[in-house]
Amino acid sequence: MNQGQPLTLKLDNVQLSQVQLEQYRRDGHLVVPQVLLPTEVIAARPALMATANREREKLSNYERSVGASGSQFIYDLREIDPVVWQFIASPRLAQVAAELLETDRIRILHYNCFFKPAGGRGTAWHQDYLYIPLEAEKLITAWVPLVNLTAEMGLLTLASGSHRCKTADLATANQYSQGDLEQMLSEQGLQLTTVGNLAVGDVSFHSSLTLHGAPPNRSHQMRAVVAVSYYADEARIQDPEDYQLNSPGTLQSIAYRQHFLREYFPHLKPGDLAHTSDHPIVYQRMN
Ligand SMILES: O=C(O)CCC(=O)C(=O)O
Repeated sequence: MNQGQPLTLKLDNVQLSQVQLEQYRRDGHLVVPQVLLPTEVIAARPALMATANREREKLSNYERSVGASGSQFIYDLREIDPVVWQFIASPRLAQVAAELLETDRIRILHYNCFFKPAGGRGTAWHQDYLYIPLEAEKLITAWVPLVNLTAEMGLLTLASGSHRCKTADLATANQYSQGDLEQMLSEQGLQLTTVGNLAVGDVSFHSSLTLHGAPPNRSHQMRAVVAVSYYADEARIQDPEDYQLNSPGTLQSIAYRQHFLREYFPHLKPGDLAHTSDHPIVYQRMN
């Protein structure tokens, strides 16, 4: 692996307020303005664009229209461009992720380019934990725009508070029409929130338990976003079959989690700490 050593951190700390921490605990997601300097995003953008454009070739037409794959692992951390690695292993991103997860050390799980082309389809409603065999509450994603985003580009939309309800209704949310989804959520005391227009440097964080999706890209511009997922160092591997929701997607979820375990943690088994040099620590608290 050619990522280099990001562990010695001289942090220019991002200070999250109590209000922000409480908002994340309450909603299961949070936009943090200007986590990254616009100049550092712009500097890394050509390498990220080149990677996304190359890897997108592996997607089906449908997946390319959505901007990402729900089932293929195409962004390999072991063969990553050094500039892309520097970007996704940014201590500032990882520090915010660690603070929101309330942990001292954080590992990188993976990254995905969600490049939704002009006219591209919406992203189906889902909760990330249904596909990842790790302790769900110890898993978080940073959704990082590479361009300024406006409403018509298909902004990330999240069901606030849904991280507190593991229900079959949420697990099958992609089968609901928009109106039925909103009604089902409101019956559970939840509502949809969009991240709003985001500027380069702003980042939206969400828990792996939070239901989310995105509408189509109705603009004439590529909606270029990189999503970086992290897990707390103390997170353990979960049995892919230990999946209690009796929903129509259960078997598919189990198969996906088994595949994930084989691809990401081939030497580990359920109950083990998810410690492997393929998923290194990218932030640790100094004091
Ligand atoms: O960008 C999108 O459309 C979806 C992003 C997503 O599902 C994620 O970051 O987990």
